[in-house]
Amino acid sequence: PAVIRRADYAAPAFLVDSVALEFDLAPERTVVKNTMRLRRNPDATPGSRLELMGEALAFIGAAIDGKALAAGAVRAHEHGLSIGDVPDAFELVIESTCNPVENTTLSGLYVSSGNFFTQCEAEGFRRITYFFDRPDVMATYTVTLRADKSAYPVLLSNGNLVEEGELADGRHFAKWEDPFKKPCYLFALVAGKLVALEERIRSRSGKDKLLQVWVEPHDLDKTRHAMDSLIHSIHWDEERFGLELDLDRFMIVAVSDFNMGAMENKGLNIFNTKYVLANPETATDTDFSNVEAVVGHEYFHNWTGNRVTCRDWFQLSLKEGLTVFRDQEFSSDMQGGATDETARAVKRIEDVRVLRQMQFAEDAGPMAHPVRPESYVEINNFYTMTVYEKGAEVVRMYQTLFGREGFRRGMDLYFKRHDGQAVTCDDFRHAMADANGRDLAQFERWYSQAGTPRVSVRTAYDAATQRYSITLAQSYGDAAPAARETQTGPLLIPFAIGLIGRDGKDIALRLEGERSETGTTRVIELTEPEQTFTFVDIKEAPLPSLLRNFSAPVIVEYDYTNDELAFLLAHDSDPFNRWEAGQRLATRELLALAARAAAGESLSLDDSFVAAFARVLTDESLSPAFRELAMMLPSEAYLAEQMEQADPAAVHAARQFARKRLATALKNEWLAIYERHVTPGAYEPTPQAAGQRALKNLALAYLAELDDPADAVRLANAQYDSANNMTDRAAALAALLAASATAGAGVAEPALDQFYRRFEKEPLVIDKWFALQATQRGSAKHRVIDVVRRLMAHPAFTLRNPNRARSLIFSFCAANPAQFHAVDGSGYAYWAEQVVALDSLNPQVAARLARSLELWRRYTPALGDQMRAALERVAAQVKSRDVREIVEKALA
Ligand code: B3K
Ligand code: ZN
Repeated sequence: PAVIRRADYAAPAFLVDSVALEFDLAPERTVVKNTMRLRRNPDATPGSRLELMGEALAFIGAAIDGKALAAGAVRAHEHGLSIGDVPDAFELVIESTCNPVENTTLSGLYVSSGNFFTQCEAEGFRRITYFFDRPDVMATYTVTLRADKSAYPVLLSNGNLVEEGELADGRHFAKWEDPFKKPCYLFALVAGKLVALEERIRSRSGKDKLLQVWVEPHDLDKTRHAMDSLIHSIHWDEERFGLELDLDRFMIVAVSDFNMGAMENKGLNIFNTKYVLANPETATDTDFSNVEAVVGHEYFHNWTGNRVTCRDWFQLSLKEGLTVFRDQEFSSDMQGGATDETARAVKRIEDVRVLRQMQFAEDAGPMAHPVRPESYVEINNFYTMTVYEKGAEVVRMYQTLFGREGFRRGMDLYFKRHDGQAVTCDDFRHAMADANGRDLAQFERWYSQAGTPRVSVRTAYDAATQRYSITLAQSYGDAAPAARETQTGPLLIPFAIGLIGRDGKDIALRLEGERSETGTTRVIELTEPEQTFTFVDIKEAPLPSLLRNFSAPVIVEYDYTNDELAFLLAHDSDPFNRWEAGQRLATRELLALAARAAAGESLSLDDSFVAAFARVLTDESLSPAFRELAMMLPSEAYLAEQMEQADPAAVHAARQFARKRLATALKNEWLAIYERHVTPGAYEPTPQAAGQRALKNLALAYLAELDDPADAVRLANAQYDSANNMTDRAAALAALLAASATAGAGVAEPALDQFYRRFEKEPLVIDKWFALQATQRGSAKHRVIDVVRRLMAHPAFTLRNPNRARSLIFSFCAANPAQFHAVDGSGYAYWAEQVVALDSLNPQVAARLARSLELWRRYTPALGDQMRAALERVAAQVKSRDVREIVEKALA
């Protein structure tokens, strides 16, 4: 397959100043007339032919400066259009057709529930018309949409509506103009039977703005939260970054068939329904906060991505890492205000959990790549945890180094220099460096090196001189080959540290050679392979609190004793590290248990372990949300990843054993917590109320682990029946499913059936119904693969809808490791069938699923060999470039 390399970047041969698109929309045959003003790019190497990209198009004809091109002068081929001998500046008109209703890839123009939608990022625009489909070609767009009025009463595109009216034969039209230059991946159109929730707001500088959330009519009652989230996002970006909405109108449209979360098309964001629709009856607290985060994310792209965009797709993290960082900060502020550190830590903990579980795993496998990749076969495969989440950590490090104000100075300079341009990650780094008077040359390695850095820590206290020294050494350990080949030298690692005295309080810090103390948390800059930092005036041997607030995306190696971890869990003033201490303690114990389980030995867990967790659980000074996170054991996926050879069955046995032990030993505490955190009255999606529900439902989940889960079954049934919100109803159903592992399937079936009937007309809720069953615990008698195979035949199941496919197939293959990795290979056989089936329908979704086996080399040979065999079977059958790249890299 053709490999595209960052090093091969060349400026576009032509520039496009303006684009006028005319659409005659029809499901089977949409006609597109594309009128462009082009001129040669003075910065490009001259070539004689004009090469435009095109895919799945039928070419009708072309004209230059009003003169139709003869058949010999233009050649349409599989990948585009080639035109010989063109002038230096000219008008080019191209007519072509496409077939939206047959388009199951959901890239380009397609039909969903009878309405038209587009998705152009990364390379979907070439499936709509012939074009320079690359982000450094920026043009202004005028779009005219024509369609049957009764079938498609609403016609939307980017920018401002400038004209609309009636046409013959029951058709009508709308004309839209986007005043801002944009790359074609930000083009969008929507047409169909939709209704909108509308609000008018005034921006900080006093301009009126029209905001709309467009949905199908039956979903109008689920739009309020998205609208509120949009309004909060607009105000937040004004406040924090001085960035205003630049259009008079901003639209969000929901679509139920969508490959990912949402898309930031200029002025016309298109969203997966999952990240727009929310009301208490259908959406959980997690859904509410996801809607807020994704609405924020797409809105923030208006500046970081749209006004300043990427020169090429290798620079993807320029917009994605930065925009994820911005949405994380937004959610954090919404959760805790700018000042409540413990509330902010809840968001930070959730983000770091995802990073460590998913991105660290990616970095340890065959898909490992730098935040700014060097090459790709299919760009859609590089919308990854590394580009997004590690990229966000890289952006966060600038803020850790320079403070909020320094970061803001860097952002201001970035926009001052680059507004309206398509730029690179280097341009962003230079703006940060120049605005803060720093040389950040070494920092580039965060963009060019793959793999997860390790920082090992040694400490020494000298009572006589009252000096405490910390030696930090950085390395990449045993990196995957894909990562190793990118590594060239040490990183600049901002390493936040605190020292804690025997009384549990922070010690004021002064580094050797400094005149005065600088607070109790210090960001040390590690730049060498190994460096020693010495703190003076330390009156007693302290306990170090390392990498506070997770100040860099690294693994810290330090041999704390269990007692020290319990102490940190009880006392660290850094809430992130308090949580972290509990996770370290649990990870250590669970890995020891897993080793014993693998060897067939009996399992036991020390009382001091239970006692340490009991203290957090009952510490009323901590918020419920924080306690819930602290009591949640590391996930099976994360634990398996820490093993020399991943053994999902052993990890499952170990984690279940620990859960049962915590459930049994703390039964009365769990019952009391449950009673105390019932939230009476109307549902509110506030962080406080959500935290209460989370802790209460965690208590219910633990109670369901008991040998006799009668209490859990009673509470869960009552909660199921009386719930006034989806969080509680879904948690009750999950608890019943968990209890059925010991009490028999009968305890969950009535609620499961009732749930289906109640929400039959709510696809997003039916997705939850599938997902809950696919992720349920199994046993030798009760194989979840059998449940999953049965559900594949359910009338509500379809492979064509990505949300539905994800709710059943991905939930099983990626979120139920113990069952998916059954030693009989049943999970892998199922996975192979589904990858092949999806490959011909929707390559992007298929490629995501294909990734579930990429870490096969890290598993026990009994599993790894079967995983490899399944990958080979898939490799022999799949056709799409997307899936081929994944399976070939996995097998290489
Ligand atoms: N920029 C889009 C992602 C497009 C993915 C294309 N395969 C959504 C986002 O990150 O906001
Ligand atoms: Zn994004």
